[in-house]
Amino acid sequence: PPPTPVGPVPNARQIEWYHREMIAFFHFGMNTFAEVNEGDGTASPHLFNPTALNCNQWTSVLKSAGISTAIFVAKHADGFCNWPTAHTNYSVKNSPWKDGKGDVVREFANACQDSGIKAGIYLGPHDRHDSRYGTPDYSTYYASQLSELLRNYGPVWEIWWDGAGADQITSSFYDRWADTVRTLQPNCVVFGTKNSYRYADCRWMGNESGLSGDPCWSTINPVSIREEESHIAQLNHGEVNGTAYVPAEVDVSIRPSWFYHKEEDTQVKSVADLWNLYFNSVGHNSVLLLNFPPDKRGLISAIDSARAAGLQQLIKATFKTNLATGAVVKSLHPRGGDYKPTNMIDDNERTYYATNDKAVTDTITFNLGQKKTFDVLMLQEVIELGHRTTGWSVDYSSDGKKWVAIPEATNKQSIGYKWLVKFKPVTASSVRLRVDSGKASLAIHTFGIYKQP
Ligand code: OTN
Repeated sequence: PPPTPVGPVPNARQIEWYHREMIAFFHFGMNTFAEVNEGDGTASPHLFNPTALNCNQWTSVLKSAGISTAIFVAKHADGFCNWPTAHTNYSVKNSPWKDGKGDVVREFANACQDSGIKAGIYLGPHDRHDSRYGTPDYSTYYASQLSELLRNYGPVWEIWWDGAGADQITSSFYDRWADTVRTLQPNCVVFGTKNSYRYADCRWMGNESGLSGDPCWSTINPVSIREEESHIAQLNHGEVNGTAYVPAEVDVSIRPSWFYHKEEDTQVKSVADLWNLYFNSVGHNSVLLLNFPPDKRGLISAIDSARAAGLQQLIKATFKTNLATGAVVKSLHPRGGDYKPTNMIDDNERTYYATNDKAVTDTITFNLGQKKTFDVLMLQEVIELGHRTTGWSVDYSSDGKKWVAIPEATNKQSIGYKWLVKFKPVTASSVRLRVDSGKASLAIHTFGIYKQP
């Protein structure tokens, strides 16, 4: 029989979300034209006038970046609405763009559908423009806008409840809004913060620099999300015995700011920066939410798109070949049956290695048959069975007798959906994974070693 799950486990939305690995964020709106990041809600709709807006360009950037999902800011905290909502005049319908007949959310949603990208929506809970903010009428206003967005634009795969400035949004507001989300879009993942903690499928990870913690557990205590100011470390690392399964989504911009500013054209993150971000987010059991701010034309700059494509080329080239493929794999405590050690190197997520129920530790040796040089390591647990392994290290050997530790892969703790480590290249004919602590029998579907180009 298969191992039984231990601790909190992911729901179906969270399993789908983990497989996205990378999501794009698009911050675009009045702030783009007012040249600020946090507009106060007084900028005139006349300012909003993109000259060449083309959401198909956005999605083609994502295609070459290997990004499967995109979240568009429909309304940021300045309150300006990028779609012609029926519930306020502060929107594109009072702008000169397309004579007030335009709808950026529509163009975004259509471009996503045409290119097979999953669309998500950021509808800022905080609103500096609307005088009803914080009152029961605001709850109704926001719920009406949520309904518009979730009824009329096709499937919405994520809703983003930014906690910034949202302290006045109480649990009862979110009870109502979450009901709307769950009713209209059952598969929609909720990025939840502060008082929306009860509905959070994924959590903020405590900073906007792209750095998830080490370890980074998918589990956390709900109070750490609700009272985020005093729980930044918990958000960053998760909590190994946390009572809720709410993994981390790593929001970070490819530029210093969330919105486009010409003067930041020289500060776009390099491919090397993005490569580090990738290891610190996707490689830390988290999902990367990478922001690309469209400019005043309504296009993503060529610099940003080149860097994103560069990241994808590096990912593809590095992970093309698992150098452990074909190894002879031996372990101390196999479960037997279908749960063979070689399942870890068969490039099939559905097959996995498991130990017997009594063994929460193990040593698994991969005899590579010849010397191989590698500088990246990947581990993946069966997330449906909960976090099981809580302590592990990887060593290598050139004779199968004398083992050398990889310092960057020594005394690690969490695995989860994916854990990546990069290090100075080592050459070895054997590699071994030592699991020295766990909550339950091991359940690991991938062990990979790779060489960066
Ligand atoms: O000034 N801020 O609002 C701020 C500065 C730096 C980092 C975070 C924030 S707000 C913070 O944003 C997160 C997303 O990046 C989450 O939405 C949190 O709930 C929110 O408080």
